[in-house]
Amino acid sequence: MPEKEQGRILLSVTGFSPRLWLELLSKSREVVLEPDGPNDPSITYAVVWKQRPNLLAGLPNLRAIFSIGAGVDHIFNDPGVPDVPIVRVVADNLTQYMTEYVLWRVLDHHRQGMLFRAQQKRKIWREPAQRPASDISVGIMGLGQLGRAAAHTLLSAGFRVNGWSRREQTMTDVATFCGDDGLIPFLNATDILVVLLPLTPQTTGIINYELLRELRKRNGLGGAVLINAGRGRLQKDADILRALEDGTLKEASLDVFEVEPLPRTSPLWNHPAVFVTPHAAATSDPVHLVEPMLEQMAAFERGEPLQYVVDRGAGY
Ligand code: NDP
Ligand code: OXD
Repeated sequence: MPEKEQGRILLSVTGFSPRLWLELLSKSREVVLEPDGPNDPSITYAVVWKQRPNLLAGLPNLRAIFSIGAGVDHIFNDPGVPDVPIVRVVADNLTQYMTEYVLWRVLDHHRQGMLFRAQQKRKIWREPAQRPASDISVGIMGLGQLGRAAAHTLLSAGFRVNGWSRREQTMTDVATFCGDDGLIPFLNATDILVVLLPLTPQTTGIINYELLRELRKRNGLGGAVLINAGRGRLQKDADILRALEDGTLKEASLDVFEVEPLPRTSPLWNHPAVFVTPHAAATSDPVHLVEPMLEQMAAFERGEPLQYVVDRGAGY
């Protein structure tokens, strides 16, 4: 058993069991689920997913906060987040999961999965027209760690790819757009919209009816398609339903929702043109993520800089 480092980790999660995180983190460091009072001096790191508000505010020796996810909006929901570095997840394993999800959903819409499932239910034997992937432009909102990896895979699968980001980005074989000026041209050139943005004050509610109206509808798919695996509050659920009803959108794959878990009363559950997954596009698996987290802590204590630190001004 390796000797445990000094300082304790506070593990604070809401919405799932912290058991495996606790077990794996505890192999190297002392971990607690609650501090010894609001000013516990023994806590040096916090590992969190939707931590309890103000839990971290008074910890005098807190050196860094580690997000259990790639997104950090769940941390900023807390008004009492202290001014220490926040490290988010960037990991091959998570990126691979998201890339798989995006490829799966894009291919399913492209190859008319919804139509075939409906036909099978009614025992209909009918072959629709087929088009090559190269007829379809997939537009990725958010050309970060996840968006760029998805773009590479979609290009390999033969799709044309557009990308939209806050700052100017370049990527071989990807048509890139940025900022407010680039948004409409990006949407006008997109058949399948893939959303991999972080939730920030600037992106909240961005996937609304007006935006969806700008997508290309006269395309080889027979309509525009939305895939959102970023965050639920990027979208207006009601606007997506309206867009599906009036043909602005043909189909949607939604992994995230304004309210999660998606309320049982939501019409999205039963909509024939909507594919629902329960915020499961890319799971944060402690088996893959704990070790790099512990390595970061050790490197930080040796005087090395932390990696993947969130830009608080930008909010991601
Ligand atoms: P990154 O920070 O690496 O990338 C974010 C991208 O979004 C960047 O390209 C950034 O632009 C762009 N962006 C941010 N704000 C704006 C804006 N206002 N206008 C235009 N573009 C903007 O994040 P990741 O790729 O690692 O993750 C993206 C998100 O995916 C996470 O924040 C999380 O919400 C979500 N996620 C969802 C999961 C799921 O299971 N559903 C799992 C993991 C993540 P720029 O390049 O200029 O900085
Ligand atoms: C994340 C998530 O942000 O799982 O990593 O949503």
